[in-house]
Amino acid sequence: MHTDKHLPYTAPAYSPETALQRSRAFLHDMQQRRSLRFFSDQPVPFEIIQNIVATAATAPSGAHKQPWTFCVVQNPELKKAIRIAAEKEEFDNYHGRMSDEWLDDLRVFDTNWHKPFLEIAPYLIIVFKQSWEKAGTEKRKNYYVNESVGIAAGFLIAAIHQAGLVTLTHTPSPMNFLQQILGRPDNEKPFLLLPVGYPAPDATVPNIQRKALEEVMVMY
Ligand code: IYR
Repeated sequence: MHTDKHLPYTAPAYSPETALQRSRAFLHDMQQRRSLRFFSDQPVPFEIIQNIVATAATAPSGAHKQPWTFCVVQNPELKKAIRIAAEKEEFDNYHGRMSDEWLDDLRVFDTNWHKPFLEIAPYLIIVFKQSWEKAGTEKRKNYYVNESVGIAAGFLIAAIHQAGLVTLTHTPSPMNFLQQILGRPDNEKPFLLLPVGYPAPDATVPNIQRKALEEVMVMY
């Protein structure tokens, strides 16, 4: 039974065995995802970038407003401008703006204000959130913007990994400079910056573990 406003939907149907096997395979694949800080400058086929952004844009959103823009930066001058601006903010973060507790929590990652990956990675994807949209002369508000864009970013990260690429969820803070450098309209605010590429041959990752299922899942 459906009204004019609704259309029938059929989910892909799997046998119980196939469903179990697919869920295991996806878990196994996602368990291998790591945030990377060391990138290769090896080019990435542009169609992969188009596909991962299109995958991100399949995310659910408040009132289906799709309140996101994915800015894909390949231009070396723009990447350099972004690196310079991000490093300026990060220098201040590491030299007084972050608390001792915060710096202590970051010790295992061995990070600092230098962000060479912003120039080395072949692409930067900057996710912008739209808190409102223009409908003619009117401003129409969007709903659950952080949740919607956060889910889309999750889809994007999964798609990046699925394509054999790596990324880092990078949030230089504050990151208003991205709005200026990329000339975004005033209804858009930067949400997340993701360098995308292949890992450097000598890339390393922090020696950290994920919580066990028993620690994150509670059954009622
Ligand atoms: N934005 C800084 C600091 C930083 C903060 C968190 I929370 C991290 O998980 C990692 C780093 C930086 O990018 O170095």
